[in-house]
Amino acid sequence: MRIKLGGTLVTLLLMSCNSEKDQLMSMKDYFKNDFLIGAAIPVSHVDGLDRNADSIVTLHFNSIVAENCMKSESIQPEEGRFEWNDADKFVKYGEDRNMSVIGHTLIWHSQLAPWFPYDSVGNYVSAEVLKDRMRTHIHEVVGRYKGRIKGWDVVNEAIEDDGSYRVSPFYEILGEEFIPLAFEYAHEADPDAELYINDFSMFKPAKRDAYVALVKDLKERGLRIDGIGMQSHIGLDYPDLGEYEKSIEAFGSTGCDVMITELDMSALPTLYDGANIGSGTEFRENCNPYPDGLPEDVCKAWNSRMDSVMAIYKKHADVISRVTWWGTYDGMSWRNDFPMAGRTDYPLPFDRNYNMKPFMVKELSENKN
Ligand code: 9MR
Repeated sequence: MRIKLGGTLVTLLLMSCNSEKDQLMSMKDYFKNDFLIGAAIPVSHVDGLDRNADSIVTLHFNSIVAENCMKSESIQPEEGRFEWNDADKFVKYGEDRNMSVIGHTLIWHSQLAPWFPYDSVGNYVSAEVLKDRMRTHIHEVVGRYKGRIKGWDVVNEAIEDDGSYRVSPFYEILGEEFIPLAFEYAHEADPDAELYINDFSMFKPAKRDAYVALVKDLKERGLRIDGIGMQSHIGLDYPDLGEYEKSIEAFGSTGCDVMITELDMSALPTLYDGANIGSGTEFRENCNPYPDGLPEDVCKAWNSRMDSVMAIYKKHADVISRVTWWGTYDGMSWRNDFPMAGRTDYPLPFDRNYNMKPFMVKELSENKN
């Protein structure tokens, strides 16, 4: 509902009025000419243990990504032993709802199956053995879901914020070549699947430049790469939105799709502006200021910044093909536990009671054309 107040058009957000909310368009319909709307899904959700989240996802989202169940430590916990159960259910969940299903992630230093880069006495394996293990892992996983997964995060978090290569086991054993090899193997396993590279803090200039150079190199080698994933674990005071937008433009100029792959925005004081899992700190009460709900001014600031972020996505809808939230509602977000476990955060588009947040209600209430 809109009313004129003091000459200004004001959108009234009637969060408590169910009938109004019920008349809203779904997120996926509203953005259907712009980009896919995705959500990361935990196994508990696919298992039917969270009916409210299930309703939200079914109604509002047209893409899902596996939050954890396709990572190597889950899907191949021991060499040659594949655990397909959760990933099978996840893929079927998306198919049953006609969604674009995204695979996450094939080659990543974190949540890496502990056996992957080591021999039986704990030394790194040779380059040839690691290549073999990468090829087998990628062929098995991508091959199993051939034709059913729209695209894969092939390599995750390979570059540091300063633009240098992350010193992971893959890098230490194979050098920079582990990235083109991973893309080659993924394309062999499913020639029709889209292939993406993905990282956090993509707004940082040195990281941006390194990814643009890397993607150009992959393309020059004739390898398939369809998308650059900007995770977008952001906060109230980072990133600088100008820098963020520059990255969208730079990535778009490579000819790849730009994907916002893991969007969430913390409402809490910033302790760390990245998503490097090793960078957590111990709980301190004074870093958890809103355990019982967000004060009105912080809530307003969060929603207003999210308006600005959505405006950037819409402005660049020509290059952005998907906006995926890293979850659905605040209660299930990893950010409650990162970078400090036990905080109460408010990063997602639905609150702890599964209500849509004001920025999105406002968005959906406005007439598009
Ligand atoms: O949301 C995921 C959380 O449940 C896991 O404990 C965590 C462990 O690494 O991974 C989270 O997802 C990460 C994603 O796979 C890659 N980018 C950063 C995400 C947040 O850590």
